[in-house]
Amino acid sequence: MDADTTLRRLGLADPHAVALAADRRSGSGQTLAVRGCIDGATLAAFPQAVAADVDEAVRVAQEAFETLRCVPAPRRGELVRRLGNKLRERKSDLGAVVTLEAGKSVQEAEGEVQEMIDVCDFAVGLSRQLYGLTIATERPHHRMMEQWHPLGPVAVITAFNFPVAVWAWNAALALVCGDPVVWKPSEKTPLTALACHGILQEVIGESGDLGVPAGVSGVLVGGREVGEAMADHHGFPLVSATGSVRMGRAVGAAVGARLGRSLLELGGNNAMIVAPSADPDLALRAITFSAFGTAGQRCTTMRRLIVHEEAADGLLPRLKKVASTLQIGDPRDAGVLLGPLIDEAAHQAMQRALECARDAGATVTGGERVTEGVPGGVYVRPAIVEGLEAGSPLIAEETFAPILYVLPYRELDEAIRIHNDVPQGLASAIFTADVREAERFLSASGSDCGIANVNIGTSGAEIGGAFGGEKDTGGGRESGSDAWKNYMRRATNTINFGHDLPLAQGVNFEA
Ligand code: UN1
Repeated sequence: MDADTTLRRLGLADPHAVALAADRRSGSGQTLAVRGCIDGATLAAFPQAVAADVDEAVRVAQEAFETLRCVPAPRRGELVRRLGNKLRERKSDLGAVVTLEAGKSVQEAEGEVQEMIDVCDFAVGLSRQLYGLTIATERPHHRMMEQWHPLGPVAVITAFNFPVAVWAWNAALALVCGDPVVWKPSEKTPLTALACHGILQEVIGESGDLGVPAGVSGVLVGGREVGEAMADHHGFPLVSATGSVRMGRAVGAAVGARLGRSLLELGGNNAMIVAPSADPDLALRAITFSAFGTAGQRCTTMRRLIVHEEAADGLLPRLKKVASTLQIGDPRDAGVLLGPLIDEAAHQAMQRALECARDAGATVTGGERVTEGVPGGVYVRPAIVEGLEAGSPLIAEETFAPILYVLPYRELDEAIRIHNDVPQGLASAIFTADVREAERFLSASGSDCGIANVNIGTSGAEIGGAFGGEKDTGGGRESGSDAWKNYMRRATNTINFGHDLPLAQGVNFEA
C-alpha cells in the first residue's frame, strides 16, 4: 500500500487540517516536515504547537475532567471497551501507519496495535476493580476506608519507537480512572498520534450515551519547549514520560519542583545471562528477537549478552550467522524481519559507538549499512561486539540501534555483578536449566531490574505486568498490575457512627 492510501484510510488525507483541529492551537509554530523512515520521503508538513498552546490544551482537559470524574468508572470502562473494538477493526490500517512512520515490520506494527487492544481489555476489567481497602479502626463505632478518585489531566510524552502502544497504556488506564489525557508524541511520529486521537474521537462521537466529553483527549505535536511547558504546568497533576534519560531527568526535576507526580520510563541497557545448562536453540531465538528485532530500537532491546565461557563457543558462531542472514529491507514486504533505523542521526550514533569499540580494541562483526535492495531509508546489519571490558564506559551507554556487546563469565556471582553494573535497570533475563541459578537471578541479590525473566528474552513484555525499571530507567511502572494507582488520588475516610468522640492514640481532650 502506498503512503497516501495508508494515511487516507485513517482520515489523514490532510494531516495539516487534522493536526490543527486536534491541537486546538494557534498553529503559529515552525513547520514540521514528517518523514517516513522506509524511504525518507516527506509524508506531511504542518505547523507545530508552541509552548503557549499548552495553556489552552490544559483548559480544555480541565473542563472535560469536571464531567469525566463524575461518569461512573464502569461507564468510562465501556468507552474504553468501544475504543478496543474500534482498534480491532482498524488494526491493519493503524499498523500500516506505524510501519510507514516508525519503520516496523507489518507483524511488529500490528503487534503494537494488539498491545493497545490488550491494554484496553485490561482497563475495562479494571474499571470495575478500582478497589480501596476497608481498614480496622482503633475507635469504637467508627469505620475507616479508602477511596480512589480521579486525579486530573495527565500529560503523556512518548517516544518514536512505540508510537501508539505507550499512549494506549496511559490513555486506557487514565480514562477508566477518570483522567483526560493530553499527548505530546515524538516529533518523529506525529501521524500515528493524530490517527489514534482520531480513532478515540470517533468512538467518543459514537458514544453520546456515555456522556464523555470530546476534551478528554488532546494532542500537541511540538518540540522540546512544549514538553517543558507541560512538565511545568500545575494543571497536570501527573506527567507520564517515556524517552531518554536526559529527557527524564529534566521532566522529573521540573515536575518535582512543583511537587507533581511523574511516571518515568527511560532508557534500558538490558542483558541476558546464558548459563552452561541453557537450551541453546531457545537461547539463540530469544537473543535474535531481543537484540535485533525492531532494529534494536526498543527500550527492552537486549544490548548485552553475558555468556558462560562454556556456552560461548557453541552459541556465538550460530548467532553471527543468524545476524548476517536476517532479512533486512522494506518493512512492508513479507518475510522482512528488520526495517530501517528511524533516521540518519540514529545511524551516526550507531557508527560512533562501533568506532569507539574498535578504538578500544574490540572486534565488531556486522554493523554495516545495507544499501542493496532497500528503499532510501537507513538500513543496517546488526552488530556483535566482542572483546570489551565489562566495565567499559561505552557499554554503560544505551545506543538506540542493533548493537550487542558480548561479555564472557565463569561464575554466576560474577555474571550478576556484570549484569547490574550499568546505570539503567529495565529488563533482564537468564537462560538456564538450573533452578538454583534461576531463583538466584530473580531474588533480592539477583537482577536489579524492573523486569527479570527466565528462559525468555528481555523484550516483548505482555501488558498484564507492571512495565518499567529502576535506577536511570526512572522507577515508573505503567500498563498492568496496580499501575492504575498512579492515575488516581487516594482518600482515607474515617466515619464516626456513634454518639461519642473518642480520639485516636488514647488522647483525652475534655475542655
Ligand atoms: C518501549 O520500548 O518503550 O516489552 C516499550 C516490550 C514492549 C514494550 C516496549 N511490549 O518490548
